[in-house]
Amino acid sequence: MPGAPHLAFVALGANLADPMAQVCAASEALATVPDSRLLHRSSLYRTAPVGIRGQADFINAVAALETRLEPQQLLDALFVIERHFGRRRDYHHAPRTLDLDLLLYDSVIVDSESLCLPHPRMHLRAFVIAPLLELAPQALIPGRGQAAAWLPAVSMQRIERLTE
Ligand code: PH2
Ligand code: MG
Ligand code: MG
Repeated sequence: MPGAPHLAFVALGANLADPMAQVCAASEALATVPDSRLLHRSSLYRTAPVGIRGQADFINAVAALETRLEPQQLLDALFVIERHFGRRRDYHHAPRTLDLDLLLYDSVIVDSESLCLPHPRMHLRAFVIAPLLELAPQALIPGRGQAAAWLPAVSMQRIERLTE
């Protein structure tokens, strides 16, 4: 494993087919990403759908990974896991068995066709900010400041931390 390790945060979400089991199994799958080590996974959260109407509640969590993959390689590894979990991309915001979003990769900023870092909407989502702060209370979102400073902006979104 050449090169220094990088710190990445990944959001996990599901609202189909036993979402709690999907998110738990997905965090085990994250532990198998090549050239990477799963450091932590947050608690699970039950969350109201954001920006979507008429769908079931989600189970969400955030994981921290140490990785020697480049951001695009890591994203590709996440897509492999999503496919393994039966994710189909029927339409934008279709209910999903598993969604894995790359949130942060060190303090890298990228805006390309295939990859945006930091995740462009993460600061507007309680289901990302709350579990991220559990793992990294001082987390910084490049270009947006402290993650914790965004809590008031998302305080209207329903989110419940589940005890394990
Ligand atoms: N994912 C979305 C859109 N809305 N809402 C919740 N509560 N949880 C999600 O994971 C989620 C969402 C797009 O991926
Ligand atoms: Mg998503
Ligand atoms: Mg996604």
